[in-house]
Amino acid sequence: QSHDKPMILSPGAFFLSGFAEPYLDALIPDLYAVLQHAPLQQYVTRGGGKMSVHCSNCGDVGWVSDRKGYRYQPQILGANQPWPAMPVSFSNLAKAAAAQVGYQDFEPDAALINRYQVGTKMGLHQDKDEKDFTQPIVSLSLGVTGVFLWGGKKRADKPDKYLMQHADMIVFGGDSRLNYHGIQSIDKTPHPLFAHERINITWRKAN
Ligand code: MD6
Ligand code: FE
Repeated sequence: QSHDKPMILSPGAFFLSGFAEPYLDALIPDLYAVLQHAPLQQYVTRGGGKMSVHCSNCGDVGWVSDRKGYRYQPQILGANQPWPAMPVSFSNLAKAAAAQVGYQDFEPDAALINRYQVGTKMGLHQDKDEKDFTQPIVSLSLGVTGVFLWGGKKRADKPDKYLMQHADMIVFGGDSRLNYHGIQSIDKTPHPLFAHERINITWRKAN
């Protein structure tokens, strides 16, 4: 829960320890309201396998996956309804974190919400379904601590490991925008507010 200077992971990528702390009293109730309107779902991939994370979104578009593949779309997956609007508490935090490390004009139009439970992992991947790679991605971790893997431009590059704790944020863009990254595991130790869950929110400019 320190509020140190941003730590540089690689050029354009920053770890902001505890940055979200002052924003969470506003953000957490809004998060639960979003999830009530757009419940978490377990997506399948093009290959038919179930992803282990549970996902939802808010904003103009949301990231989805099904047998047709990955994409952003304006409707909740499997429903004829738009995603909940992005709460002001969400965009305030995402813009503040981006501005803190030099991305002054970040205007997120999507926030992907991922929920991890014990045993959930996220394999090394790139975030490359967005249209404009000059815009960063901003990430917030809540609840149980996770082991974040920060790799390089190739999948085979050996990743560094960082513990992502409640209220920690990562902003990545610039030269690191397409670096591989993932979540190796989450802790067994429960969190006072989130019990055995880890929630990660990533803000993007998809369109
Ligand atoms: C996670 N995060 O922390 C997974 N993607 O649960 C991501 O996949 C991620 O943290 C893009 C930018 C930041 C991230
Ligand atoms: Fe990602």
